Amino acid sequence: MRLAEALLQALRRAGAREIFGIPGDFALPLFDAIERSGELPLYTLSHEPAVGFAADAATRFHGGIGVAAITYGAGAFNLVNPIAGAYAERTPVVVLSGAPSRSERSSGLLVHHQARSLDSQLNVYREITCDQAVLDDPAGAAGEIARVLRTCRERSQPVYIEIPRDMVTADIGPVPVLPPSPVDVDAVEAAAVEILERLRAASSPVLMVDAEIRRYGIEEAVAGLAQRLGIPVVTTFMGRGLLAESANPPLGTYIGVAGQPEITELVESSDALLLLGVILSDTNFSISLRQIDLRQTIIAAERQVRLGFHVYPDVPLADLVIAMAAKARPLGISPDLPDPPPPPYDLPADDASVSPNDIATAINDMMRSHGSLPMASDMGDCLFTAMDIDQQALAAPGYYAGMGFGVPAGLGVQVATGERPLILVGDGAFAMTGWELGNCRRYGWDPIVIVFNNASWEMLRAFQPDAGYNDLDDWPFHELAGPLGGLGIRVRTRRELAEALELAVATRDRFVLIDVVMERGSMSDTLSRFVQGFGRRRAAAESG
Ligand code: S1T
Ligand code: MG
Repeated sequence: MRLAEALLQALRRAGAREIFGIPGDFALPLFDAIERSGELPLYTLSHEPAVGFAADAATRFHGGIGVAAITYGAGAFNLVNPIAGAYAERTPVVVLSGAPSRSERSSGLLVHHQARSLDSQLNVYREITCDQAVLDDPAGAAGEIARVLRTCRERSQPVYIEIPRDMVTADIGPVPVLPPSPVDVDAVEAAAVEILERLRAASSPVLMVDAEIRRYGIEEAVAGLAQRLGIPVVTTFMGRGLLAESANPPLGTYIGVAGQPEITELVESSDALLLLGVILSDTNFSISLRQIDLRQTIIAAERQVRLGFHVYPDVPLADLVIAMAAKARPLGISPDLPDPPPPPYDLPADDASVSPNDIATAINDMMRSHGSLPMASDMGDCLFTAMDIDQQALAAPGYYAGMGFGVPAGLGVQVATGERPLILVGDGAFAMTGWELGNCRRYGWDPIVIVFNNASWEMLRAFQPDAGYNDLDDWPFHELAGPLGGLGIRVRTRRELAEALELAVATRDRFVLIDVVMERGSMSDTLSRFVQGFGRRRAAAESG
């Protein structure tokens, strides 16, 4: 079988549903094979960061693996940032890079798109992928593909496959389907028993769930475990929406001082905090005035379990959850907590200017009337605002926090779900990748895009109020939407916002961009709590 066809079939078998990409001369044979085979639909975008963000967001919604195909050098180095974000946030994206042929490598000439050496690109991708393969040997290519795709699934992180352009049509053997990597069942059992003992001995055990629960598709199994244990459940910032429909839904989201005080107290006073699939990041944990004593916690993530000072090194999360559920007995813990504050509804349709919280309220009203939409958010106050939106199916860079994610991710969400997405993005982030909306017409995509237009890098201003460099100009995004094939509406008041959303819902044949003019200094409640919390923490640290 030809290498490209074998690779594409193996990708589909491993869970790929589509390919996002931008070709180049080193990748033309590969793109020809992709288009000719029809094995996976190909969507080309305008700039490689968008290719990576779209592939990442698509996999967050369809639960398979994402595929980003690019040319060597100029294309692949453009793709580094979104793949770094996918690595950080545990999303399984396969990078397919074209590359110089074997004869070009030995020509003695510097090859166009080459940086320092012909392996510089591979070396860079070693840092942001969990496995790599260069398919330069027909005899070993099938095994390499099989190995790398298994790692991608098992680690739920990006992998890198480099395909010299003269190898695309090489005959290789069929790509085997490898059995799961061996697991030490005794170690899994021992870890499960020890965790359950720790939970049973504790007076206030708490379960916290996060991204890996979604990435490994074990939300139902975790909900079952939580129900058998009868343990209080909370989510992290990135884990929001997990277990929401379960019999034992989370009590709330833990975001330290920026969150609901009762949730913060419950988590930080727990004497057995079980972190399942949690990314131990500053955005999840640092904004707490009281540091959580990680020696008191049980961390099951990144395919290992850490309790106090000892580690079970190779314990897949799914295996652990199954082993625990088989042994779990009710702990009989039901903290008496007030219900979380309800999400905001019923925006006054008046002539007041629009705040971030008003946008959350208007979206809640719109979804109550017309049904929910899957969402993508960029980094900026739009992400903090999303915490007050009742609908929680959201793709957002909650930990890696890279701007530019929102619009391309929304396009990936529409491809993955077949549903119209709602995209939240600030003016600064829109200026980076918002132009990808120009690709909607040829693919029939019709996202609703809300631009938080404060003509400012407002989140930075929250930390650096006196800096002049956060002042941006007022770009008329609404005027730019039409030439790109969409409908642009500029709103300044809460009434205009509500009307624009109604018009957007009724406009199904193109994207609708709602350019919300906002005042500088207007911040969501969550971001202002976040900023105050950081301030208090910094003051506490400085006072020693
Ligand atoms: N560049 C990239 C690619 N990602 C980043 N996160 C940053 C720079 C730093 C940064 C933020 S928030 C922010 C920047 C520049 C401003 C965002 O401006 P805008 O999109 O208009 O949203 P808002 O006005 O709501 O802040 C984070 C702290 O790292
Ligand atoms: Mg802004």
